[in-house]
Amino acid sequence: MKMSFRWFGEDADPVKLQQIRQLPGVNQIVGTLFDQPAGAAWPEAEIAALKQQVEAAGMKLEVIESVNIHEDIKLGRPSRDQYIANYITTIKRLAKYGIKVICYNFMPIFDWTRTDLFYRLPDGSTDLAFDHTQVQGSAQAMIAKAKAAHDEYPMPGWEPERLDDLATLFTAYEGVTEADLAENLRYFLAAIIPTCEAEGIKMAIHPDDPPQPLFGLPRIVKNRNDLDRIIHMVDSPMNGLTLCVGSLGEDPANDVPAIIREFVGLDRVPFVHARNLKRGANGDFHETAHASSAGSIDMYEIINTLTESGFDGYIRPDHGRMIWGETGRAGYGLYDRALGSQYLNGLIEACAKAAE
Ligand SMILES: [Mn+2]
Repeated sequence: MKMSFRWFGEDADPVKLQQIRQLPGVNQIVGTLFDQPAGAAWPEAEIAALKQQVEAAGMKLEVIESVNIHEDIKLGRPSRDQYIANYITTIKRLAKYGIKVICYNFMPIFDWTRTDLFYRLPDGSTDLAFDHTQVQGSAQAMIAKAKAAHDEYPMPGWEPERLDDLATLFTAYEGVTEADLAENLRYFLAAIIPTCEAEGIKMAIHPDDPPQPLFGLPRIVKNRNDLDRIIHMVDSPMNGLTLCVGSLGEDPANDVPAIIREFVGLDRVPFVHARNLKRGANGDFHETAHASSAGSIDMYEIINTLTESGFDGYIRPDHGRMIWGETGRAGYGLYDRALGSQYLNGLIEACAKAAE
């Protein structure tokens, strides 16, 4: 397993590459061009600059998270073909600079959603939380809340400049069913996977987070059956999954170790996100430190199952708490993710040696 660390880039991330470099056994940066809008063909010069920056700091850049999908692709509009052509251009340019895996998601309008970015845990740290009672009905209340919040680092999809367009987007999704969205994903994959095969890049779709429909929008990456449907839409080793332990684990009905065994066994998991959370009733949860003792997920069982299944891809600590007075991008501070990387590395070494 290759331990990695997500980094949003020099201008968008208060965490420094030099800090990540000092984490033992963390050699890979999961990078992005944060300023590129969904649908753009990524400029080659900026890809080259990012690669150079990461390598100059003594690390590798082989995973990109995310190359976002334009809403017209998810909606199946005629204009999707131009955005898909741009996506193919981005894939080719990333391959030229040694990228092996692209993480993406196919969630309508929003990326991951929480109702509290600073939920206070008993030890005084804060973490992300989700309370279903706050997202019932329309998204208007959430939009109003986001407008009032003026967060320096808002949730993806909730950027201030985007809030005014949300009503239009919601109208566009009226009548779009899960079957429609799945067909639009299949169309996208059928168009790009041949390029991925030629270029040696694995696509890795991220599960919906939380794994349930929100605001009446369709969701198609929630559970084992959804994942099974997706990998068969285009039967290629390049059509893979980001196995996000936290996102899938938010639904107690998801047997995450069984999902790992099945899809790693099929060689369809190039990338793993590891994090813990404590489940409440009705799909509610709050995130926690990575340790098994902190939440509802047995992280030893997760790493041991990955080891037994022969997983040799990329893994990263997922969201962390805010601890020790750190401020910054919610879920993506330095300290708790650093602790998580070391806890996970310890489990990985122990499981690997026990398996020898
Ligand atoms: Mn994740």
